[in-house]
Amino acid sequence: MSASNKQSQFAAGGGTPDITIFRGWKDFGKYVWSPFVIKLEARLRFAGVRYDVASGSTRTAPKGKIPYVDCRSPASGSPGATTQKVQLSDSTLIIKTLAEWGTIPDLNAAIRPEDRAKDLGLSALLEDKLYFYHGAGRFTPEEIARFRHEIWESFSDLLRASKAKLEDRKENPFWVLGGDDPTEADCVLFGFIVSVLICTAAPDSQKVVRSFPVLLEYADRIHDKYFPDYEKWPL
Ligand SMILES: N[C@@H](CCC(=O)N[C@@H](CS)C(=O)NCC(=O)O)C(=O)O
Repeated sequence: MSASNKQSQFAAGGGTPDITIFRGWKDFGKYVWSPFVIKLEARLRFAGVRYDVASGSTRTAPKGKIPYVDCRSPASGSPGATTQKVQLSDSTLIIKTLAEWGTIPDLNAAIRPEDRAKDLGLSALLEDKLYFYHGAGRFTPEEIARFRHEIWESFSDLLRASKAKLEDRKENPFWVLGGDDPTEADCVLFGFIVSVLICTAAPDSQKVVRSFPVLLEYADRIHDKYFPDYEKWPL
């Protein structure tokens, strides 16, 4: 990849980042439309891990989808072993692998099993249910609008409870499970909210999200703390 095709992001320290996220578009300093890309970027930023971004292409992506990453696997314990350049794909699998390597913390290890189950369910609600409605030919637009509204309303209810619990946090982010720290579902939720807010091709979804002030406030606080170098969505 040429130097002009990538640009350093989120400079939290010196040196060249070992992770490059291929996001489908160049658009440096901006969120891209893919909720899965925003999810992965949020996961790395929550952990303070630096990365580069590059455009890449779904044609050359290992699983035909954005995001995928170039990174270096850790050296095995054997003498003389060196790190290997590898390509990973699928936001969830990328996150799992980086957590196994210790590049990012294992957020699931820090929460109770029952919270892990909730976290997984909330992530699936967005990634496997809400996202599915993009191409769900067997439902009418009215039926899809109803399903979507129900999902966003549920997240709004959860976030209102979390925010009330953490009122003393002032302008700091609050998290979907109501804890002190983000979980995997926060990365997904932030990705999906921002994606809807910047995607001009989804005006109906945007209207629904904008009708729940706490969803906007949640994303706003995360943006201000973790993505201050990115252009914010139109207010
Ligand atoms: N499960 C994948 C989903 C990724 C995905 O669906 N990416 C979309 C963009 S939002 C994509 O690359 N679509 C291109 C295509 O399907 O050809 C992940 O978590 O990374």
